[in-house]
Amino acid sequence: MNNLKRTDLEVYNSVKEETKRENENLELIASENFVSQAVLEAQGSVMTNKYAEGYPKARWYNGCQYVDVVEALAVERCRQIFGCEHANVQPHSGTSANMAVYFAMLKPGDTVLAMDLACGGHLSHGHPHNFSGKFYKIVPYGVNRKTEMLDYAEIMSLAKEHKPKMILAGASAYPRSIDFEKFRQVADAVGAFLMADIAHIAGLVAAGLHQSPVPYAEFVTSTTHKTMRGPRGGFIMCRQEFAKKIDSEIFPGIQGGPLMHVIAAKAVCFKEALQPAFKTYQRQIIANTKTLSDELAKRGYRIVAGGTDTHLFLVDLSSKKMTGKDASSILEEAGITINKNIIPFDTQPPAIASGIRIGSPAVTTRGMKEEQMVQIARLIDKALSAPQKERNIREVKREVTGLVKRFPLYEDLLKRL
Ligand code: DSN
Repeated sequence: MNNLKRTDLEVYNSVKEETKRENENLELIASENFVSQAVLEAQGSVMTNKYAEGYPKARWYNGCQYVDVVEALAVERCRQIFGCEHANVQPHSGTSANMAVYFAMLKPGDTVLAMDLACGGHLSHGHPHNFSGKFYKIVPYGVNRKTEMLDYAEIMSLAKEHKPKMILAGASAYPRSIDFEKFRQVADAVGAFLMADIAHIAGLVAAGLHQSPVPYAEFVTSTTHKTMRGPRGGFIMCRQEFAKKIDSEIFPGIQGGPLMHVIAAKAVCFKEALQPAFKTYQRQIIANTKTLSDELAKRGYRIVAGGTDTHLFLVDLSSKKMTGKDASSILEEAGITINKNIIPFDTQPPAIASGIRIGSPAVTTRGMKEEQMVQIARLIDKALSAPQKERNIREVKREVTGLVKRFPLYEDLLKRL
């Protein structure tokens, strides 16, 4: 990065410090991951220079022969992984992917049945301050108060009462598996479209470790940067009959020139996801998450919904007399990065929250296994048990430093900084 260093020392220093931060801390934010050097190289390539409005072989500008290759590869690999009829890899983000599906299929004021953010949904699934909540009539469904899991009978009854045009399945903080077949039954009962947002679980779906929504939903949206371990971005899968509508909603509907360097990196991410090692990786994510959640439960932490089937879980800290906000700050001091998160039926506001969300995709990428999850649970407990004692936090931080050193990350990059 000598050029960057010479041109802009402030940005260079921030990139350098961020590389060190990622390397030196335990990253347990469920939606984050570490991309491969190959993904970084594709994303940092000259493809950022090219305007390519349109789609492969049908672009508005000339000189698109090479960017056409990478977009066609990304689309084909995505179709191969998920078995979908059509894929659009141009959405800049998961929210753009969702926006394109709504705009293509709904009119302002139409009713959408979607998971409540307060129970694990996502901003773009109808939060009143998000465009989705402003443009559409959102009927939220939550989780069962006792099980803290999706209640399909309740979802069916809400659908029958409100007759939504679209039903949205998917979450950003739901630890249990989602039954897309049951969602299809609900959609069929009221003649609604089914849209599945698999931004969080896409890697598990790609590896066949979570039921795929592709056979059940007309539209499936996702991001590439969470369990998929690719560049920051989104994509949409749909049935062939909706392909034209979706494509023209992305461009010219809501986006202009696609980010071709990011699409090149998405192609690389999809190639990596087609390798047998990706399945092994996803299996290890599930095993690690379960171990970490079980170990914290053994130490007296209440795990929301009684555990996890996925890459994440939620911890209710109310019995520990601690808020999510406090816990996330204490853990950050100790070198463990997680996020505060409201839990179902939380009595605290989102900025305080009664819980934390923990996920293992990033530490699993570093090569950590069950043994390290046992250690991490002990470290989290130690940090949260005596947060007021500086020595205690220092000891946890020291152990975190020792642990991450055994699982190096971006070694080559660090050497070149
Ligand atoms: N911010 C993402 C997450 O952490 O789940 C969702 O967009």
